Amino acid sequence: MSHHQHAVHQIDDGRRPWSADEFEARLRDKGSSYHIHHPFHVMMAEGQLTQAQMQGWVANRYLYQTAIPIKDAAILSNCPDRDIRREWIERILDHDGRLVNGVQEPGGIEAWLKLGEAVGLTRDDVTSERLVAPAARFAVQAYVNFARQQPWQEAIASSLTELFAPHIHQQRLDLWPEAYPWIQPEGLQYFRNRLTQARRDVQHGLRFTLGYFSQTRALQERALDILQFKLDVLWQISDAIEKAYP
Ligand code: AHQ
Repeated sequence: MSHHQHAVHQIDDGRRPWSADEFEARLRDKGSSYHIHHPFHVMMAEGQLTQAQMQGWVANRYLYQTAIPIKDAAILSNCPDRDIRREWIERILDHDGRLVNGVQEPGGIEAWLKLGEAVGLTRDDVTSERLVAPAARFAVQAYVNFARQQPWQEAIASSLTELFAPHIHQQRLDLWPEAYPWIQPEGLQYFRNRLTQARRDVQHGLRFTLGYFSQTRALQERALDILQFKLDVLWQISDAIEKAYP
Protein backbone atom coordinates (compact mmCIF):
# COMPACT_ATOMS: atom_id res chain seq x y z
CA MET A 1 0.00 0.00 0.00
CA SER A 2 1.47 3.41 -0.91
CA HIS A 3 2.12 5.90 1.87
CA HIS A 4 -0.81 8.04 0.66
CA GLN A 5 -3.37 5.21 0.90
CA HIS A 6 -2.11 4.33 4.36
CA ALA A 7 -2.53 8.00 5.38
CA VAL A 8 -6.21 7.97 4.26
CA HIS A 9 -6.94 4.96 6.49
CA GLN A 10 -5.20 6.69 9.42
CA ILE A 11 -7.65 9.62 9.00
CA ASP A 12 -10.38 6.98 9.41
CA ASP A 13 -8.60 5.50 12.45
CA GLY A 14 -8.06 2.42 10.30
CA ARG A 15 -11.66 1.17 10.52
CA ARG A 16 -12.38 -0.94 7.47
CA PRO A 17 -15.33 0.03 5.23
CA TRP A 18 -18.38 -2.24 5.60
CA SER A 19 -18.91 -4.78 2.81
CA ALA A 20 -21.30 -3.63 0.07
CA ASP A 21 -23.97 -5.99 1.48
CA GLU A 22 -23.56 -4.65 5.02
CA PHE A 23 -23.55 -1.04 3.76
CA GLU A 24 -26.73 -1.64 1.73
CA ALA A 25 -28.38 -3.38 4.69
CA ARG A 26 -27.65 -0.36 6.89
CA LEU A 27 -29.10 1.98 4.27
CA ARG A 28 -32.24 -0.15 4.05
CA ASP A 29 -32.51 -0.37 7.86
CA LYS A 30 -33.19 3.38 7.83
CA GLY A 31 -36.53 2.54 6.24
CA SER A 32 -37.86 2.35 9.80
CA SER A 33 -37.92 6.20 9.81
CA TYR A 34 -39.52 6.48 6.36
CA HIS A 35 -42.66 8.61 6.28
CA ILE A 36 -44.83 5.55 5.60
CA HIS A 37 -44.58 5.14 9.40
CA HIS A 38 -45.62 8.74 10.12
CA PRO A 39 -48.97 8.92 11.97
CA PHE A 40 -50.50 10.97 9.15
CA HIS A 41 -49.56 8.31 6.56
CA VAL A 42 -50.74 5.53 8.89
CA MET A 43 -54.12 7.31 9.17
CA MET A 44 -54.12 7.68 5.35
CA ALA A 45 -53.43 3.96 4.86
CA GLU A 46 -56.20 3.10 7.33
CA GLY A 47 -58.74 5.15 5.36
CA GLN A 48 -59.20 7.65 8.20
CA LEU A 49 -58.39 10.90 6.36
CA THR A 50 -61.17 13.41 5.72
CA GLN A 51 -61.43 14.99 2.28
CA ALA A 52 -59.94 18.20 3.74
CA GLN A 53 -56.94 16.30 5.10
CA MET A 54 -56.38 14.50 1.79
CA GLN A 55 -56.67 17.80 -0.07
CA GLY A 56 -54.17 19.37 2.35
CA TRP A 57 -51.75 16.50 1.73
CA VAL A 58 -51.99 16.78 -2.09
CA ALA A 59 -51.66 20.58 -2.03
CA ASN A 60 -48.61 20.52 0.28
CA ARG A 61 -46.89 17.65 -1.54
CA TYR A 62 -47.27 19.62 -4.80
CA LEU A 63 -44.50 21.88 -3.51
CA TYR A 64 -42.24 18.84 -3.09
CA GLN A 65 -43.08 17.52 -6.57
CA THR A 66 -42.33 20.84 -8.30
CA ALA A 67 -39.06 21.08 -6.32
CA ILE A 68 -37.77 17.72 -7.61
CA PRO A 69 -36.82 18.92 -11.14
CA ILE A 70 -35.19 22.03 -9.60
CA LYS A 71 -33.27 19.78 -7.17
CA ASP A 72 -32.23 17.39 -9.94
CA ALA A 73 -31.13 20.29 -12.20
CA ALA A 74 -28.99 21.54 -9.30
CA ILE A 75 -27.31 18.12 -9.17
CA LEU A 76 -26.74 18.20 -12.95
CA SER A 77 -25.24 21.69 -12.68
CA ASN A 78 -22.73 20.40 -10.10
CA CYS A 79 -21.92 17.11 -11.88
CA PRO A 80 -19.01 16.99 -14.40
CA ASP A 81 -19.63 13.31 -15.27
CA ARG A 82 -21.46 12.99 -18.61
CA ASP A 83 -22.52 9.38 -18.06
CA ILE A 84 -24.13 10.26 -14.70
CA ARG A 85 -25.79 13.36 -16.22
CA ARG A 86 -27.23 11.21 -19.02
CA GLU A 87 -28.98 9.04 -16.40
CA TRP A 88 -29.89 11.83 -13.99
CA ILE A 89 -31.59 14.04 -16.59
CA GLU A 90 -34.27 11.35 -17.00
CA ARG A 91 -35.60 12.35 -13.57
CA ILE A 92 -36.32 15.88 -14.74
CA LEU A 93 -38.10 14.60 -17.82
CA ASP A 94 -40.18 12.18 -15.69
CA HIS A 95 -41.63 15.24 -13.93
CA ASP A 96 -41.73 17.79 -16.75
CA GLY A 97 -42.80 15.32 -19.46
CA ARG A 98 -40.96 14.22 -22.61
CA LEU A 99 -41.64 15.23 -26.21
CA VAL A 100 -42.12 11.80 -27.85
CA ASN A 101 -42.53 11.78 -31.67
CA GLY A 102 -43.74 15.36 -31.55
CA VAL A 103 -46.28 14.59 -28.81
CA GLN A 104 -45.75 16.29 -25.39
CA GLU A 105 -46.17 13.81 -22.51
CA PRO A 106 -47.91 15.47 -19.51
CA GLY A 107 -45.25 14.37 -16.97
CA GLY A 108 -45.44 13.85 -13.21
CA ILE A 109 -46.21 17.44 -12.18
CA GLU A 110 -49.24 17.43 -14.46
CA ALA A 111 -50.23 14.02 -13.07
CA TRP A 112 -50.02 15.49 -9.57
CA LEU A 113 -52.39 18.31 -10.63
CA LYS A 114 -54.77 15.62 -11.93
CA LEU A 115 -54.53 14.03 -8.45
CA GLY A 116 -55.48 17.42 -7.03
CA GLU A 117 -58.60 17.54 -9.21
CA ALA A 118 -59.35 13.89 -8.29
CA VAL A 119 -59.51 14.83 -4.59
CA GLY A 120 -61.74 17.84 -5.30
CA LEU A 121 -59.22 20.69 -5.61
CA THR A 122 -59.07 23.11 -8.53
CA ARG A 123 -55.75 23.48 -10.36
CA ASP A 124 -55.54 26.99 -8.90
CA ASP A 125 -56.06 25.66 -5.34
CA VAL A 126 -52.84 23.69 -5.91
CA THR A 127 -50.69 25.87 -8.18
CA SER A 128 -51.38 28.98 -6.05
CA GLU A 129 -49.65 27.16 -3.12
CA ARG A 130 -52.08 28.94 -0.78
CA LEU A 131 -52.70 25.65 1.09
CA VAL A 132 -48.98 25.07 1.71
CA ALA A 133 -47.89 25.13 5.38
CA PRO A 134 -44.76 27.23 6.13
CA ALA A 135 -42.89 24.27 7.68
CA ALA A 136 -43.59 22.17 4.57
CA ARG A 137 -42.11 24.93 2.44
CA PHE A 138 -39.04 25.14 4.68
CA ALA A 139 -38.47 21.37 4.54
CA VAL A 140 -38.72 21.33 0.73
CA GLN A 141 -36.34 24.29 0.49
CA ALA A 142 -33.86 22.52 2.77
CA TYR A 143 -33.78 19.63 0.29
CA VAL A 144 -33.29 21.91 -2.74
CA ASN A 145 -30.55 23.87 -0.95
CA PHE A 146 -28.83 20.60 0.06
CA ALA A 147 -28.65 19.60 -3.63
CA ARG A 148 -27.38 23.06 -4.60
CA GLN A 149 -24.72 23.39 -1.90
CA GLN A 150 -23.47 19.86 -1.21
CA PRO A 151 -21.25 17.81 -3.56
CA TRP A 152 -23.31 16.15 -6.31
CA GLN A 153 -22.33 12.71 -4.92
CA GLU A 154 -24.06 13.59 -1.63
CA ALA A 155 -27.17 14.84 -3.43
CA ILE A 156 -27.37 11.50 -5.29
CA ALA A 157 -27.23 9.66 -1.94
CA SER A 158 -30.01 11.87 -0.58
CA SER A 159 -32.42 10.57 -3.25
CA LEU A 160 -32.22 7.05 -1.76
CA THR A 161 -35.35 7.50 0.32
CA GLU A 162 -36.82 6.14 -2.91
CA LEU A 163 -35.56 2.73 -1.77
CA PHE A 164 -38.77 2.74 0.26
CA ALA A 165 -41.04 4.61 -2.20
CA PRO A 166 -42.39 1.73 -4.35
CA HIS A 167 -43.98 0.23 -1.23
CA ILE A 168 -45.82 3.45 -0.33
CA HIS A 169 -46.98 4.02 -3.93
CA GLN A 170 -48.25 0.43 -4.14
CA GLN A 171 -50.00 0.81 -0.78
CA ARG A 172 -51.97 3.82 -2.09
CA LEU A 173 -52.92 1.99 -5.27
CA ASP A 174 -54.08 -1.01 -3.21
CA LEU A 175 -55.97 0.85 -0.47
CA TRP A 176 -57.40 4.10 -1.83
CA PRO A 177 -60.07 2.73 -4.19
CA GLU A 178 -61.82 1.07 -1.24
CA ALA A 179 -60.80 3.54 1.53
CA TYR A 180 -61.52 6.68 -0.50
CA PRO A 181 -64.15 5.79 -3.13
CA TRP A 182 -64.81 9.52 -3.62
CA ILE A 183 -61.34 10.02 -5.16
CA GLN A 184 -61.56 9.78 -8.96
CA PRO A 185 -59.47 6.69 -9.94
CA GLU A 186 -57.56 8.44 -12.77
CA GLY A 187 -55.96 10.60 -10.05
CA LEU A 188 -53.91 7.56 -8.97
CA GLN A 189 -51.96 7.49 -12.24
CA TYR A 190 -49.14 9.44 -10.59
CA PHE A 191 -48.47 6.55 -8.19
CA ARG A 192 -48.55 4.00 -11.02
CA ASN A 193 -45.93 6.02 -12.92
CA ARG A 194 -43.69 6.22 -9.85
CA LEU A 195 -43.66 2.46 -9.31
CA THR A 196 -41.44 2.00 -12.36
CA GLN A 197 -39.67 5.37 -12.24
CA ALA A 198 -38.66 5.02 -8.57
CA ARG A 199 -37.32 1.51 -9.19
CA ARG A 200 -35.23 2.73 -12.14
CA ASP A 201 -34.01 5.73 -10.13
CA VAL A 202 -32.98 3.57 -7.19
CA GLN A 203 -31.03 1.08 -9.28
CA HIS A 204 -28.85 3.93 -10.50
CA GLY A 205 -28.70 5.88 -7.23
CA LEU A 206 -27.96 2.82 -5.08
CA ARG A 207 -25.29 1.44 -7.43
CA PHE A 208 -23.53 4.81 -7.43
CA THR A 209 -23.83 5.29 -3.65
CA LEU A 210 -22.55 1.78 -2.81
CA GLY A 211 -19.57 2.44 -5.06
CA TYR A 212 -18.54 6.00 -4.30
CA PHE A 213 -19.27 6.04 -0.54
CA SER A 214 -17.56 2.68 0.08
CA GLN A 215 -14.08 4.20 -0.31
CA THR A 216 -13.87 4.72 3.46
CA ARG A 217 -15.93 3.89 6.53
CA ALA A 218 -16.30 7.61 7.22
CA LEU A 219 -17.87 8.12 3.76
CA GLN A 220 -20.23 5.20 4.38
CA GLU A 221 -21.33 6.75 7.66
CA ARG A 222 -21.72 10.10 5.88
CA ALA A 223 -24.09 8.42 3.40
CA LEU A 224 -26.21 7.14 6.29
CA ASP A 225 -26.34 10.66 7.78
CA ILE A 226 -27.37 12.10 4.39
CA LEU A 227 -30.16 9.52 4.09
CA GLN A 228 -31.32 10.40 7.61
CA PHE A 229 -31.39 14.11 6.65
CA LYS A 230 -33.68 13.35 3.69
CA LEU A 231 -35.87 11.05 5.83
CA ASP A 232 -36.21 13.98 8.23
CA VAL A 233 -37.22 16.27 5.34
CA LEU A 234 -40.05 13.90 4.40
CA TRP A 235 -41.04 13.39 8.05
CA GLN A 236 -41.17 17.16 8.59
CA ILE A 237 -43.46 17.62 5.57
CA SER A 238 -45.87 15.11 7.13
CA ASP A 239 -45.59 16.87 10.52
CA ALA A 240 -46.47 20.20 8.88
CA ILE A 241 -49.47 18.72 7.04
CA GLU A 242 -50.70 16.90 10.18
CA LYS A 243 -50.48 20.14 12.18
CA ALA A 244 -52.24 22.19 9.51
CA TYR A 245 -54.97 19.58 8.97
CA PRO A 246 -55.64 17.97 12.39
O1 AHQ B 1 -43.02 11.37 -6.20
C1 AHQ B 1 -41.78 11.28 -5.65
C2 AHQ B 1 -40.66 11.63 -6.37
O2 AHQ B 1 -40.78 12.04 -7.65
C3 AHQ B 1 -39.40 11.55 -5.75
C4 AHQ B 1 -38.07 11.89 -6.29
C5 AHQ B 1 -37.15 11.34 -5.22
C6 AHQ B 1 -35.97 12.23 -4.91
O3 AHQ B 1 -35.25 12.62 -5.86
O4 AHQ B 1 -35.73 12.52 -3.71
N1 AHQ B 1 -37.99 11.12 -4.06
C7 AHQ B 1 -39.29 11.13 -4.43
C8 AHQ B 1 -40.41 10.78 -3.69
C9 AHQ B 1 -41.68 10.85 -4.32
N2 AHQ B 1 -42.85 10.52 -3.69
C10 AHQ B 1 -42.83 10.35 -2.25
C11 AHQ B 1 -44.17 9.77 -1.77
O5 AHQ B 1 -44.26 9.33 -0.63
O6 AHQ B 1 -45.10 9.82 -2.59
C12 AHQ B 1 -41.61 9.56 -1.85
C13 AHQ B 1 -40.38 10.42 -2.22
C14 AHQ B 1 -39.15 9.77 -1.69
O7 AHQ B 1 -39.22 8.60 -1.23
O8 AHQ B 1 -38.09 10.42 -1.61
